[in-house]
Amino acid sequence: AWDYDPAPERAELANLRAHYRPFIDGAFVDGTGEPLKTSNPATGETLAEVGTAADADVGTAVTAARAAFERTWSTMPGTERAKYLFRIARLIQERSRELAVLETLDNGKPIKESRDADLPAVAAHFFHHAGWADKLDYAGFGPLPRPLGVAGQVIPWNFPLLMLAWKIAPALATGNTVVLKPAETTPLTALAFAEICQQAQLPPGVVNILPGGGDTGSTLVAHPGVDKVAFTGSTEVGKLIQSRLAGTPTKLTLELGGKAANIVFDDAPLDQAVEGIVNGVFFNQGHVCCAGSRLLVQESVAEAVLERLRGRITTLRVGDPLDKNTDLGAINSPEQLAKIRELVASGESEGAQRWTSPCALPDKGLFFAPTVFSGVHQSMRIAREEVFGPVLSVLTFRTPEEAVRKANNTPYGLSAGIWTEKGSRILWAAEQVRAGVVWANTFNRFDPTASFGGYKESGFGREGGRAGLEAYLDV
Ligand code: TXE
Repeated sequence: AWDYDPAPERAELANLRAHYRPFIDGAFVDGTGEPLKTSNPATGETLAEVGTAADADVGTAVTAARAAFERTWSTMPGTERAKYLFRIARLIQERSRELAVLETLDNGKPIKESRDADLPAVAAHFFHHAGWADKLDYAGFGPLPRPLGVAGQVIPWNFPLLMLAWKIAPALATGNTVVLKPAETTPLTALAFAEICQQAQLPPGVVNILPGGGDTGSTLVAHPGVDKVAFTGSTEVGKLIQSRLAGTPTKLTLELGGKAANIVFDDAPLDQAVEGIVNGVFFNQGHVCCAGSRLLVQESVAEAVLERLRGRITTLRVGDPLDKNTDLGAINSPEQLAKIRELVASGESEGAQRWTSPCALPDKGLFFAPTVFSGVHQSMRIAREEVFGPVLSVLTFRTPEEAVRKANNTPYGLSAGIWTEKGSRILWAAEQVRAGVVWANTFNRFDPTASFGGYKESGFGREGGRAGLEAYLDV
């Protein structure tokens, strides 16, 4: 039964305490970095003090990963690697309630989402990749597909365990070993995952988890023992990493920010479109790189859509993330809340019309009410910059050509949505819009079989599907 009394998980949290430190070569060890506190953004309470990895620990972890790569993991038959991955996938399912609660406590996202979206996707990702591990030799990747070596992976705080799965599952399936650094505000589920690696009796050194901040990440990606870097995070840090790696043989994939257009044509089923707009921008408080943060709506239906949209948003509940009726939880950090407030203030001062949901907000914790700006012009900051919060900018268009032109008027190119009854228009627009993922009459749908990744400043490389495996293979 799901009653969301977090008491058992709190007890579990206490049990896990010995594990709130770096996981290197199969054991939890004392890192030499400064400990960091991670807190529950919905209440402000400190959840744990986590030991972090400094430069020396990064070196130890990379050496352990290299030894595990050479000794066991890269030479082990794919059928054996598959067994470990299936075991990890099943353990994630068995412990999914605990992991969902832990994710919600540390990140602030509603339990409804961590339970029904994040955790099932995490398990699915491991199951999917387990199935690939013994088929690589004859799946048409080219002659003798071979792993790259040690993967250095850095992930953000918005989907802590899911981003870990996107990074670790394909790396392990293809025979690489991993050193992964979770984000500083959300290290807990990555450490619970380390415990799962122990439970699955994964050979020591195959997966290493290093809690820490930007310095730890920066040391990891530049370490000469790392053969491949996979990064998800801000465009700014992605560019830094790219320039750090210039002139080195290290392979790199980057999954960065976005400013997706959700394009609604006048023939779209409007109620369905409104659901897609709401899901597109308010899922996970808008802390989503592919969030549909720009609504492009055809002028003839703009008023009707806005009216239905406001009505629907008014029904969204913002509050306690552990309440299973909550639709929007807490903003992950004070820094992120400040950034959202600053961009919203810019929208007001640049002359857009602000509408805020009249919802009640808890009096403590980090919360932000769903917000819609209409009358937005392409030059405004709220139309150009990633807010990464529950804020929608509404622009209008008259012709399909204008819609596509506006959708592409961004330095990003991660995702887009198209809402229309016309199949031919879907195919036309999907080709015209420069984005790695285009959804038609839906939004924020993910599947391990579908490659995800960006154009332009949203990065390069794909995760998931066949292309996701290629990023970890040489032929
Ligand atoms: O990201 P950072 P932040 C966007 C979003 C958000 C903004 C800032 O707009 O408001 O970025 O978020 C590690 N070398 N996205 O500051 O700093 C860091 O420790 C190596 C979009 O949280 O990029 C963390 O583990 N690593 C995005 C990870 O990088 C470094 C998701 C991401 O943190 C590093 C997150 C360095 N020099 C934010 N500096 C998306 N694409 O979904 C930091 N890190």
